[in-house]
Amino acid sequence: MSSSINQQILLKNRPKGEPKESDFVLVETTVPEPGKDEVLNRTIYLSLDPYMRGRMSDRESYAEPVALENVMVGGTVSQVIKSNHPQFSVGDFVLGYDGWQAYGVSKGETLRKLDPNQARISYALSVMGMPGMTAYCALLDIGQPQAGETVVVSAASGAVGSIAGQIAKIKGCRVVGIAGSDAKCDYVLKELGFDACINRKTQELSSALKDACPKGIDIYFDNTGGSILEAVLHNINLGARIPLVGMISQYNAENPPSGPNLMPLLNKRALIKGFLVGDYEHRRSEFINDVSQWLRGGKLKYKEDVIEGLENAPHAFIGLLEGKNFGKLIVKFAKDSTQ
Ligand code: NAP
Ligand code: FER
Repeated sequence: MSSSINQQILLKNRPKGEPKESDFVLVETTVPEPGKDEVLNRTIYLSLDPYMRGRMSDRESYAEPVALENVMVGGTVSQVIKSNHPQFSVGDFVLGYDGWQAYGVSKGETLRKLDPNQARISYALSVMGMPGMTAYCALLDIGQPQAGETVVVSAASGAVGSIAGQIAKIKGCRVVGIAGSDAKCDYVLKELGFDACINRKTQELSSALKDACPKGIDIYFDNTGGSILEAVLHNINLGARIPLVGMISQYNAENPPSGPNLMPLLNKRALIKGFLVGDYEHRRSEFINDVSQWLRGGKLKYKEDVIEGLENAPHAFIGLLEGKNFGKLIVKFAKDSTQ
């Protein structure tokens, strides 16, 4: 060990809007001793990820915020320098979650041993780690890409987007990236092999998407939400799939965006899917059977709001849009001899 001083970055304030350096503080403490079944690691690499903005805030999320004056959380690749755990030896490289600090003590069970001969150890935080797995699972499981389909990926040159787009290429799709500079777009096109890339800062998104996606968009891998999602929605195809992976455009927002805020969908892994009843003709007989039974058994109640006379239809219809109907609005033309 070269030093017995640990350096840590603590969360000092909950940032308002964009985080500032004064929201963090660097402190020096003594390097901790590992307890039973624990390991002392020296950090080699710390991953910095967009989700950390959420951990700095105490608004509702899928995860607890970092407490003020505590070490910021984060994925780390480290080397074991002391071990009280039978499965880890001094010198082992490990993937852990020691956060923003030079040394961390971890329970052995929370660590994964890395083989530097298998892959560059930093890859455990990137392409072979959380971002890579995000790209792989969200694209393949939710996006379900089919050869020939058009896939749009935002934050396309980044940790997740670069992999999502390349996997979509491997699956035979036309892949269009969206990125924030010409240099990033060049990289996305020339190095990553996407078919097109739109600079979100200099191009008008809606028309650029139309040009880049002449057959419409089948999958939108959404890393950003906000105005990019909105522009994409104007160009989606029948049966499109949208893995809602990140909403980085609103992570610094003090208030939710205008219009629907989709962040709860992401947090709650909720499913949102367009519906047209005409697609469900194959369910008709099951529907009739179930509903007639429930009606007969008193399990379903139903209210009809019956208006007499065709001449009253316009007035009743206008009232429907104002909430004046109470129950299913129906116009009665003639006596119903069955009642
Ligand atoms: P990244 O793409 O390497 O870096 C973030 C990128 O987001 C920036 O480089 C920038 O790219 C773009 N960006 C920043 N502010 C933006 C804004 N206001 N509007 C539009 N784009 C903006 O980060 P990453 O790790 O791959 O993460 C990408 C997204 O995936 C994030 O939203 C993250 O939260 C999400 N994610 C989700 C999960 C999950 O389990 N749901 C897991 C991992 C990551 P450009 O300037 O090039 O557009
Ligand atoms: C992110 C990274 C990770 C993110 C969410 C996660 C919404 C979720 C991780 C998990 O708890 O599974 O950038 O943004």
